[in-house]
Amino acid sequence: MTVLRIRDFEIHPAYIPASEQKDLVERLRACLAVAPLVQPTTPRGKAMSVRMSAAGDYGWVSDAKGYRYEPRHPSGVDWPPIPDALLKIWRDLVPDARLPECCLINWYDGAARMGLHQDKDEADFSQPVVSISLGDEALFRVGNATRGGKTESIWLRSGDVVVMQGAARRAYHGIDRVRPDSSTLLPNGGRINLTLRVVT
Ligand code: MD3
Ligand code: FE
Repeated sequence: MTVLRIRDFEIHPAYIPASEQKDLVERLRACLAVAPLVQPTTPRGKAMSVRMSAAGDYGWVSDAKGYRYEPRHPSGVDWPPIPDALLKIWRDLVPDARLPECCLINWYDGAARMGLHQDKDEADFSQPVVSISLGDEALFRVGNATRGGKTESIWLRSGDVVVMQGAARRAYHGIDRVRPDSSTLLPNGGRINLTLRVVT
């Protein structure tokens, strides 16, 4: 299978076949029935445009108290287990890594975006992050380990999987925009991004 590299990012286009994408969406719906999507607010009180939930031992949350990983959904329920199909992707692509402790579920409507940021709430930066895109296409921007400097952009499509490790693990990154109606996977449109992470 093809692998594209942008800096230290490893991109596997169309890694997940269309039929498996459908199954995955069904599994995710079951997760979201237990741990519904929430619209997080930044510690400064601004609503984020991406809605979020999680599976696994920890979920990432943001509210007036700050950004952090929590062992339970804000409702108090345990996060559901990470679906096996996702654990298989992790084992196949990063066999030497520890097992993921969080699958963050990000949901984008046509207007949602995610500003350039670093993921730094995890304890062990030697561990990779694996990202899975489903539904509408999104323009992913990658920068450097510090703010500023040149950035590069690529469109992520449904079924694409990206592995971040090494220098990529510390790179600033974000989603500039979603292209509405670019996929028929989700009946009402939108985009789901899953990130598998080791937290502790
Ligand atoms: C590079 N999500 O959840 S996935 C995030 O499409 C996040 O929802 C975006 O950034 C999305 O934090 C981009 C690609 C990604 C995810 C995690 C990373 C790139 C990363 C962690 C470290 C470095
Ligand atoms: Fe991120």
